[in-house]
Amino acid sequence: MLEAFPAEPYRLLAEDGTLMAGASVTQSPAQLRELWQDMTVVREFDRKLITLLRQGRTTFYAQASGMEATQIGIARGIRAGHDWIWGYYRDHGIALGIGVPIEELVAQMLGANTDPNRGRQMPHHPGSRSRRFVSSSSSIANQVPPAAGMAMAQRYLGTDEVTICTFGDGATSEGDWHAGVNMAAVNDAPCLFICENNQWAISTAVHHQTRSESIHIKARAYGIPGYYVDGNDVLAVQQAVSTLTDQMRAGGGPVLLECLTYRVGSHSNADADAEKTYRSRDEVKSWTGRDPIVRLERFMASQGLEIGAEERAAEVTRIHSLIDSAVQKAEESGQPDWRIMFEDVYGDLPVHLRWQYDHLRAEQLAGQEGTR
Ligand SMILES: Cc1ncc(C[n+]2csc(CCOP(=O)(O)OP(=O)(O)O)c2C)c(N)n1
Ligand SMILES: [Mg+2]
Repeated sequence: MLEAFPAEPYRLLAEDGTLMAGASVTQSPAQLRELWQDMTVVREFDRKLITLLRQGRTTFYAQASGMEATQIGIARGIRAGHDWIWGYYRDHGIALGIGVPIEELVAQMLGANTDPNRGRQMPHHPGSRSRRFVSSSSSIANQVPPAAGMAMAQRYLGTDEVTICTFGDGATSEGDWHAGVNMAAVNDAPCLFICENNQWAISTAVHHQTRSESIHIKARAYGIPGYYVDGNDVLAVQQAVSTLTDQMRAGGGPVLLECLTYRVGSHSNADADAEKTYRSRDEVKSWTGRDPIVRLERFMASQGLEIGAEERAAEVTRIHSLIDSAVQKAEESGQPDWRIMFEDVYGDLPVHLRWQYDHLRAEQLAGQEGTR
């Protein structure tokens, strides 16, 4: 049973994929297969986008490899498209899991004309109004105070929506994090704060990040419950998120949930992981051996739902071709031109922006003359 402030992370599946003593699984065979498929999409999305990055077709990417169970468990534990998500830059797995179309995500990452944000955001910082996935910010913990504010509004308006606010272990050292959690706590706002504890903040290990014995224990300081789940067990994450959001929907206040996982890939394309300077290869190898997708596959096999090599290969091919066609569509749509800087904010352009527009236009025209 899910209990606040446990010594050990809550899990339904042991690391070898066997069911924990006394645990029961409520997902149907079809639902288990969907979870497997969703996690595979996230894993393959990483592979394809890293290739595009190396080819110079996008400029920034932050992998979620190793963290698929946490992100898909969250996506499948909430009411997708109904509850609001304030995520962070590594949460493309949540976006995929709640149904943000691959084409939309790829267009954002390539800064293409078909990107709903029209290339204005940094690559790999998507948002989706229809799926209620708020555009991510690169600034750590920035999303925490506005998420608390949204949850306060939900309480005030008496809706049955709840807010999910995710962040990394490093984010819990930021002032914004403490201000936001405190604000939600004193207002009983239905916000589920989820720490995707992947044990590193670029090159800072979690034991250098905080003197607290864990992340979820920090909830005590704010007078709210703290839960702790094995973030590589998709069934446990899904169950915890669904239980906690149901509690909040029934009138409960905010909760902090820590999902213990590991980032097996690099932080982004801008860290020193490849140079092996801040963490040992043995550490990475030991977590690669605790692969969340393999754990679910093993459990499924024990239930007579084995994923064969052929089926796996066919699924990977299907995902790759979906991504390939999304890339082709995005690239064919071209990139937005400079005029979009002046659009979508003011109905009538203020005079200083009018002046800047004219100035840029003159420069563009002069540039075109010069190349003739
Ligand atoms: C306010 C702020 N300070 C510093 C940075 C630089 N920075 C980018 S990512 C990062 C680490 C964040 O680690 P964590 O919160 O654990 O998330 P993870 O990347 O591990 O998923 C830092 C320090 C930033 N983006 N914003
Ligand atoms: Mg981290």
